[in-house]
Amino acid sequence: MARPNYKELTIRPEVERLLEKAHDEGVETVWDRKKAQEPHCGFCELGLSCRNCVMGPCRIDPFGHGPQRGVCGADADVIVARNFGRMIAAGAASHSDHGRDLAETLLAIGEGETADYGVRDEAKLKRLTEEVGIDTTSLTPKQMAKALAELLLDDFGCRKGQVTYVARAPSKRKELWAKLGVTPRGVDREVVEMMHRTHMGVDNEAVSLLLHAARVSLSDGWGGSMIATELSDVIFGTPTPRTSSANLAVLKKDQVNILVHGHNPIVSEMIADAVRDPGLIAKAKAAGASGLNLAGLCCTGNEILMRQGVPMAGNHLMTEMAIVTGAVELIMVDYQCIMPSLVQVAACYHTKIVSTSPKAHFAGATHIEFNLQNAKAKAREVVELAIETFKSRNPDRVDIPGTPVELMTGFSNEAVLGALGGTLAPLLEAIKSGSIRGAVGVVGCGNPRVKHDHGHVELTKALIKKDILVLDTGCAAVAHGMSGLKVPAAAELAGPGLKAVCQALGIPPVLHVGSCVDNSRIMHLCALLADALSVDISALPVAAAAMEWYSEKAATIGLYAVASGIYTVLGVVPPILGSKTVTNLAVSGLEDVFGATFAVEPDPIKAAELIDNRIRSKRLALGLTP
Ligand code: CUV
Ligand code: SF4
Repeated sequence: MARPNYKELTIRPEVERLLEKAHDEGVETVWDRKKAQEPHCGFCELGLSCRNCVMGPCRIDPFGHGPQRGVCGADADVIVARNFGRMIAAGAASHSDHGRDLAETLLAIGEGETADYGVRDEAKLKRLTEEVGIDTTSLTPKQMAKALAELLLDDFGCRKGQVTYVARAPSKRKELWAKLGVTPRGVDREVVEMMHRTHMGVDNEAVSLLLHAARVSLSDGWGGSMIATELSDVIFGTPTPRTSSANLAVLKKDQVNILVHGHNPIVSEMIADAVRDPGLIAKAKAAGASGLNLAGLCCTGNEILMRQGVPMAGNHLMTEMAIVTGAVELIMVDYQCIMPSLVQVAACYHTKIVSTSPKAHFAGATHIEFNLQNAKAKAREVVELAIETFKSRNPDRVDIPGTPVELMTGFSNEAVLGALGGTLAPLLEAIKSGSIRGAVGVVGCGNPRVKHDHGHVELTKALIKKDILVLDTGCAAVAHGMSGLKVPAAAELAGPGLKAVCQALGIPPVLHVGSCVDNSRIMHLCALLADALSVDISALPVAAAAMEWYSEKAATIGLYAVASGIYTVLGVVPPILGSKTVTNLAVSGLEDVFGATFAVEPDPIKAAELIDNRIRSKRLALGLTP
């Protein structure tokens, strides 16, 4: 069979080469399966199909020739809004449930129920404990851990009326949320309420459903996700700037290669410890390898990249490609964004897939379940399995294309403030003078509907050229890293103002702030900037973009950004076009509600123009040069 034209699928020559290898070796990839699914269902793409009960399933004819109401009488607006609401609920549930795992870990630390985890950043633990109003003078770190964990675990339910970190939002934003009735209570409550509202015959009005969707998203952005970030810093250390590398070429031909994929540092940090163990390294050598090599994929990769400098092998669409190199002994996964296909791809090579979470089993994978008491021992077991697997590697099938690309990571808000001398003043000055005209969070996934990494990289290049600072997370951050945008030398690609700032501080124009849950760092930073200027977040010259998003979590992030006052550009259309009401609200009506909207623009250059216009108008409104 003739090879497809891989150049259209990805900007990366290494991925092209591995797609050819996969093709030659008869391995099916995400791009093959996407093709096999085409044409995608038009009703579903527009959000016009409903499976919420078994009087249906129902669908609305978008051209007006067929049925305009489901069996229950729901019209296009209701069906689209309900579907969107459930999408947001699933996204919020995922990131916040990850946050809950961190809170439970901190509680176990506080109660002395785990020997495997501890507190690496006591100063941050103390700061966070004091921030929530607990007197720490007579508390030991363990007591602080217990008190803070208990208070934040209460955030997931509903009893307090609002989640703790709403207190971090600027007062104007809090007043707006209160007025709209969207101040987030716990994520558990908001998600349950969304499932309730979207049952047949409950909330049958698009605007009301969308407002609740916003509330759900806020309970994640200022609740579960923010807790995930803050407590990960407490337990595993707050990231500080450091250098590492990215690309599939971080895999090593002569070493036992272990990849971690998924989301939560609770698992990946344990492996990061285990691979440094001299005894295990000796075992690897005895098996004929020159050592143990650990690298990350996707968000848990971002977690250990930010904190430990562990190299990054690639992003979402490259997870199968990593296996196709033939050089990966083992991929350890926890949860989220792990394509079930990895098991099938691994079966074509010697690679083992190891699942670790009681919440995420994969048919055909090896399950080695981690908990707070056995994590260190299980991590060793996983490394030993990888070493054993190395013996069955077929060197003739190994092909690791490309070279590792250097990057800088570790830009937590604490690190940014530290680099600025402990205050936001220099950043504010740079924004006021126009040397930094604004800041944009370029975030989110990869999606085979978009040319791999094209959206992220082209948008970011265009933004920095316009003196707009980029903060990135998730798979977008990996894309920028692999494209060489995350080294100080990339300042050469920036406009004169941003370039000068980067050169003075020795930082890249594209700052890595972490994994997807770490978008909460961006929210927090925006709140601090808004407070410093005595304005609402919606008045800031900032924006967000998810050019290649695919996941429900990304939709939730986009919505909490908008509900927090941040203009957000999506490169992939969400399934809402079947309803004029919902679409109009998303791309214009929300401006009057939240002071920000979504825009949909697949072309990164045009997206940069939209963002530039937005930043221009926000600067002018603040009395600054455009
Ligand atoms: Ni949570 S959500 S593909 S791992 S950024 Fe990567 Fe990031 Fe999207 Fe998933
Ligand atoms: Fe059809 Fe209404 Fe049931 Fe949805 S809830 S499947 S529109 S009858």
